[in-house]
Amino acid sequence: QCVYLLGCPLPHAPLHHCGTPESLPVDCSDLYSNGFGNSGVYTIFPAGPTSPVQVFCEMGSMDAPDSDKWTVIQRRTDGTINFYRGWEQYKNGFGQASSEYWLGLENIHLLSGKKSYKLRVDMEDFDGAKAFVEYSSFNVAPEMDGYRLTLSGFKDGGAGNSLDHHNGHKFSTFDKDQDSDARNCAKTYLGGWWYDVCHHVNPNGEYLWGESIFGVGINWNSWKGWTYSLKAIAFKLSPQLELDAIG
Ligand SMILES: [Ca+2]
Repeated sequence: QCVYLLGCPLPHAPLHHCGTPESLPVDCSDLYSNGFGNSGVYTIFPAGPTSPVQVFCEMGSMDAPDSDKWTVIQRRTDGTINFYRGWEQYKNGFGQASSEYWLGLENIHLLSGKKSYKLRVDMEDFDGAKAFVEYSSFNVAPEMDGYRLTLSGFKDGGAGNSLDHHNGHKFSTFDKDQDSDARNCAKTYLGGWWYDVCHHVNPNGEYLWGESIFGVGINWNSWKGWTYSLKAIAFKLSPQLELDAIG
């Protein structure tokens, strides 16, 4: 029995790609190492062999084999998926890996503990402008610590460091208020996030097509402000290179 190929988009993959549970891929980098070179939807096992989960993998281009292999953990592209959801949904994940989705806090936590990861966030506005940020280190704590976010090593690709405002905070949804505000930030700003008092970025807010009312859209304050909802945004993880870890 080949657990490895469960949900795999390459049914013709040779048998040696079928691994034992110990060698199941935990991320897209593992899949690339096992011969899967194309970007697309794959199955990974961050929580072990009985918990397959589908993700979108960005494998980069064939002429840059050493480029980062990104495991997408959150993606908004067109507003087809509702992101105003409760704790159990944010814990377990929702959406479609082929379009918009949230990988789930438990999976993100487990994944971030498997290797040392860096985070990249790519975003785009409705005029076609693009920006990104990177953090050389990314970690999400276990549920008993509120899936607390830890980031470091900011590198600016034009979007600015608004995400740092959320560093060190617990995750909140409308039915689980773990923010630092007297209000319920998830209810006020219509998302689920590592809210503080309340946000400088709101990637899981409402899909609102550009100019919109304060704070409820897909905002990245240091790029487009609190009254612009982005066209697209994606959070993705890649294992740190040894040089990254040393630096
Ligand atoms: Ca509160």
